[in-house]
Amino acid sequence: MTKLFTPATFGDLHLKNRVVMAPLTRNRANPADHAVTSLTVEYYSQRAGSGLIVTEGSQISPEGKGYAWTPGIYSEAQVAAWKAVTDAVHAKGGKIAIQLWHVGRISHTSLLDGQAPVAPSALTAASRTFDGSAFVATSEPRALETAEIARIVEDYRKAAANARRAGFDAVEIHGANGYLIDQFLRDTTNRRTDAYGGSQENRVRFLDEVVGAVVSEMGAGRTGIRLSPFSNANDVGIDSDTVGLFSKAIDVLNRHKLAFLHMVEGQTGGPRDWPVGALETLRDRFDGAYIANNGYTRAMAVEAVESGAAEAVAFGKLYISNPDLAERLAVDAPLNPLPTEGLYGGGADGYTDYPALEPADS
Ligand code: 8OZ
Repeated sequence: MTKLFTPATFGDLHLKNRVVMAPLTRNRANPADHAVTSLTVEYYSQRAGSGLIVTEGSQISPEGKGYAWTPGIYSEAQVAAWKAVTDAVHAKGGKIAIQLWHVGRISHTSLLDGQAPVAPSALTAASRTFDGSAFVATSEPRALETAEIARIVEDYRKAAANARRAGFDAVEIHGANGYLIDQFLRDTTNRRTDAYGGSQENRVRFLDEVVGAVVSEMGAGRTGIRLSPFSNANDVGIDSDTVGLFSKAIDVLNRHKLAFLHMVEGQTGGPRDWPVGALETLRDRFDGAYIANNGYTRAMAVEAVESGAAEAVAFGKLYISNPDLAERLAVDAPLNPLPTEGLYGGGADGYTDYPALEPADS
C-alpha cells in the first residue's frame, strides 16, 4: 500500500491518511459577527476524507483581522458556529485543526474601525488586502508597545481555549506568509530594540510565548505550526540568516514538543526554490511530524512520504475543486480543473458545488 494513503500518528492526533487539506482563505464568514455559516459546515464536511483538514486562517481577535469576511475564533457565536463544522467533519470520520491567525501589519484601517494595524515595527508592507469592495494597499502600522505583547499572547491562549471548546482536534499556529509571527521573526520587519527584537534569540521570543500559550490550552500533542522561511509573501523580506533564524525557531518548537511542522516549501504559491540544502536542514532539525506543502503533484507526494522526506503532504488549490481529493488520489482518478473564480467571497458558487467522483453518501 502506498504510504501516503496509510494512517499516521502525529503527537496525540491519529490520522486515517497522510493527505492534508491546506488552509485556504475563502472569505465567506457572516459579515455581522465573523462566524462561519452553514455553507462552511457543508464545505468542510465534503472534504472530511482528508487525513487532517486545516481550516482557513481564523483571527484570534478583531485586531488580528486583515481581510473582509474572514472568520474569527474569539466570540461565543464564532465558537458555536465552528462547533457545527467540527461535528459535521467528525460525523464523517474526519479530523480538523483550526489555523490561528493574527495578520499584524497586513491589514487596513477600514477593517479595524479606523485603527492602524499593529506590527513589531512601524514599517508599511508593499502588499494589498481586500476590504470588501476592492484590493487596497495595506495601511501604515504602529509599533506595538512592549507592554501590549502579553495581551496578544493572551489572545492566542483564549483562541486556543475556544478552539478546544469548539471541538477541534488540533490547532495550527499561522507562523507563515508575512503575518504577525513572521513579522516578529525576521530582521527585515522587526527593528525593535526591546526584548522582542535584535538578536535571533529575542526575535523568536514572541513565537515562544505564543506557542507556550496555545500548548497550555490544547496540549503539545494537538498543536502544530505553519512556517514559510524562504517565502517573501506579503513583502516580509528574506531574513539575513534564514537558516540560523529558523533553526532557533525550530528549537523553540522542539522544546515545546509540537506535534507537527507544516512547511511552505519555497515561495508561497510560487516556485519551489531555496538555497541548496537549507530546507532539508530545517526539516531534519524538527523532532515532530513534517507536513510538506507547495505545488505537490500526486507523484511528488507519493515519493515524499515513501522516502521519509515528509510524514504527510498538504494540498491547497487542488482541494478547492476536488472535495474528495484524498479519495481521488488514492485511486489515481482524474482531478477537476483548478478553479479560476469564486475563490474569495460569495456563496455556494465555486465553494460547495464541485462534484465528488461519486455521491459522497453512496
Ligand atoms: C490568500 C488570501 C488571503 C490570505 C495566507 C491567509 O497567505 C493567507 C491568505 C491567502 O496565509
